[in-house]
Amino acid sequence: MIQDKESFKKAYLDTFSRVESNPLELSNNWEKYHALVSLVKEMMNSYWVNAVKTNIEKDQRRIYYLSMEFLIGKMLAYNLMNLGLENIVREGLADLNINYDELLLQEEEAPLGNGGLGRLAACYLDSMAQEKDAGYGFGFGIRYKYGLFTQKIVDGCQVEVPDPWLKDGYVWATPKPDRMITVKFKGNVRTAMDGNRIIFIHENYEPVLAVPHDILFLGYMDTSKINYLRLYSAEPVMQDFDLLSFNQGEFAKAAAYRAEVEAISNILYPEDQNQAGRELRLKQEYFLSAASVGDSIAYYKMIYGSLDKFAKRVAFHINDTHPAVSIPELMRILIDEEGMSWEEAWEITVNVFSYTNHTILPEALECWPVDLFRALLPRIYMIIEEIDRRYLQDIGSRYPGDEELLRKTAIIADGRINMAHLSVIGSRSVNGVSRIHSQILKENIFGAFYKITPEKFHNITNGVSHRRFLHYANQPLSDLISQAIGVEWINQATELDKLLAFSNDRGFMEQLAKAKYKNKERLAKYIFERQGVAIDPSSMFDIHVKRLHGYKRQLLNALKIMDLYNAIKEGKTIQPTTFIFGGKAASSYQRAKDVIKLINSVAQIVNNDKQVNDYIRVVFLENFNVSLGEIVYPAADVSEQISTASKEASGTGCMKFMFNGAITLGSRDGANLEIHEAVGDEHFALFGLTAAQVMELSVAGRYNSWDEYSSTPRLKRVIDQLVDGFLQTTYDFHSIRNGLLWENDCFFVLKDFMPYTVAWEGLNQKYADQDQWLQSSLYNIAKAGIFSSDRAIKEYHQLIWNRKGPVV
Ligand code: GL9
Repeated sequence: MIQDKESFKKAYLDTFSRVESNPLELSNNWEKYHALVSLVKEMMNSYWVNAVKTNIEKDQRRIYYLSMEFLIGKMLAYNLMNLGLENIVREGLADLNINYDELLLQEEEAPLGNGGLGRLAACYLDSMAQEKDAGYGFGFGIRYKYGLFTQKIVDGCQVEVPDPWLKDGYVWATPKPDRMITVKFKGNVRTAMDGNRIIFIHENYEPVLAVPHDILFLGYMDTSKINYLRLYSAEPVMQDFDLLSFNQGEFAKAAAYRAEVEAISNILYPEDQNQAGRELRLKQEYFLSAASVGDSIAYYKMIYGSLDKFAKRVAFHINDTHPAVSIPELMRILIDEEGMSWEEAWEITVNVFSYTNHTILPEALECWPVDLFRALLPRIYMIIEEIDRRYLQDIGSRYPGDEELLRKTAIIADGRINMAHLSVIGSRSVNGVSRIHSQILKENIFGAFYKITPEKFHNITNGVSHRRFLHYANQPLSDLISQAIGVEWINQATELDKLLAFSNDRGFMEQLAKAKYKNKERLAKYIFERQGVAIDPSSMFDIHVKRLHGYKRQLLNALKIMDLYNAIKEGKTIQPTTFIFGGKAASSYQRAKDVIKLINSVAQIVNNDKQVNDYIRVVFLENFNVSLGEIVYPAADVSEQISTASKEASGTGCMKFMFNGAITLGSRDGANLEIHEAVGDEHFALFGLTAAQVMELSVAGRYNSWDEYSSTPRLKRVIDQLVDGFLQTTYDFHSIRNGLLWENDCFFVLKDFMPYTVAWEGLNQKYADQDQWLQSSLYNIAKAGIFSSDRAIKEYHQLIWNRKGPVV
């Protein structure tokens, strides 16, 4: 085992000679990287083998976290940090004339998610490893050959480029072909009698192999804290289909089958909060579901010999409705393959499933047309119909005459299958991701369900991995914190509270300022090297990074900057500020792409105008992703969290900024409200409409954006500047302007414009008083502990996964 530099060097050279085909002197950085990963992986594997044993001995519960997205970020340096080996490795490699930092650059980031939902799943994997004593948690997902696109900015516009992240092989994942599962699509279902029991036979189906690739995850400095993410790739079944047609000379047919199968794990849908609504997406959802459920059953039977107590030992958690077909899939296996009665199967199913809702945006709520669904998944459709029939019968008898209730909660209606309703009915628990969001679920979209089964509903506010986004991403600050309060905060984030004792310690506060400055320099250097824009690390870094979306209101920020520009031209002075944006727009979301072009056009004007340059600069960061986030969050002074109230279910970027000492400029939405509550008015800039006001104003006729426009000259001016030549481009921004004026500004940009601008100015003035600013910054770090994903996972264990009650 590796304890020091010498034992590391020996192990590394050993591994190198086993896995590489060139001598070290002749090998390139990729080979050196590959050998290092191989070594770390091998170590982790031995930890895993031990953990499996303890796992079974202790009869640990297994939690399957099913998610279509896992945005895991880079692994090498993070794993070494969790093993406490980073320095040993760095120094050992240096002895061998190898530059560790250069090896880190060889790693590809797995782009298997769009945004918050996917990154949340990755933070939860991290914390499930950490909190393993409460139960073992695993991630199940899809190994998309092409994940989220790489974003290029060309002439101010987003261009999407495929990201071939698997081109050199992804070393962290180990294929496990012995654990593959056959998934069946299409065909028809025939009934037959088996004694006096009706059985269902699925025939003429198209088989697809789900082949697992496992990636191990570590908790902090304890090798028994380990779990894995299992990612499935879709492969054709040679014998059944392919070979047959080959023998008969039907090459084209065989090739078509292969292509159709491989398409399943080819691409991640880049839509953020918008249902894809295509057959391939449904195929992906069932592919993941059937593989995960099938694997869990096979494993359970292998370990325990039967399915006895399955519901006691296993939990499935569905990350939004995307894997909701795993509910009828478990029913199918229990009934058709295990010979259980409907009642037995249902009792198990509703006890093992739990569901998190991540959005109330109607366009993101999945509904599948019955025809499409039935043709692709005939047996699963039958089961959903039966679940729905029995549900309606039960509710009908418990609430006689309440047609409204049935209408509001049915799974199948108007030729469509409502996946959220299936998820609620088939789960023992439903939760939202922030207090206000969970409240809205109970009062609004799931109001009728709440009336029937109030005990199902919970809130678990999201959390982020403070080990990745503070300890790992922000070394200057992490070191300072550990010097001040010891290292226990890395395991227990609420320890950060102890930092408050240092608020009057001049030396400490100076170090805090220095750490921030260092991080700002690092980001400034990155921006200069990549994008050629020079920014000043002593200016206020005001950062807005997240997916581009109407409700996230990057447009509101852009209009504010235009307004500031106008004011500075007329003599206003402010604390110098650098506005930094980053984020991707879905390839089909034109309005969001228009906003990217707008921000870049504003940047052109601002950055090239000497008259304002001492005060403001604007940068749009290309290709925002996890790795870039790790540079961005630590460098922020101001965290822009300005979604339309009620629309951002939680938000998680807000928490990453908070851990790094940024002060939030936030609307009354999602987790902003809980951050505000934790730090108080003095250390948070809160503004704008409440969720209740937004819902009230959304009723037709109650809001008229034109009134805002015509009564606020500053606002009118910037809106006119969108189209009057001010932006010095031929790009047409009429669509943005029309959205604000003729489509009645559905995200209330105009309504919130003045409160937002005023709140920003307050923060900007506060920045002039660095002592006061640093106090707020410290306060935010100290109070961030509750937003660690460790806390969230503990709550999931206690409230949801740790089932009491009868052994089923
Ligand atoms: C989201 C919400 O919009 C966020 O507010 C929330 O923080 C995350 C995680 O709970 O979930 N819901 C959702 O569909 N996305 C979210 O980010 N979108 C994607 O990432 C695809």
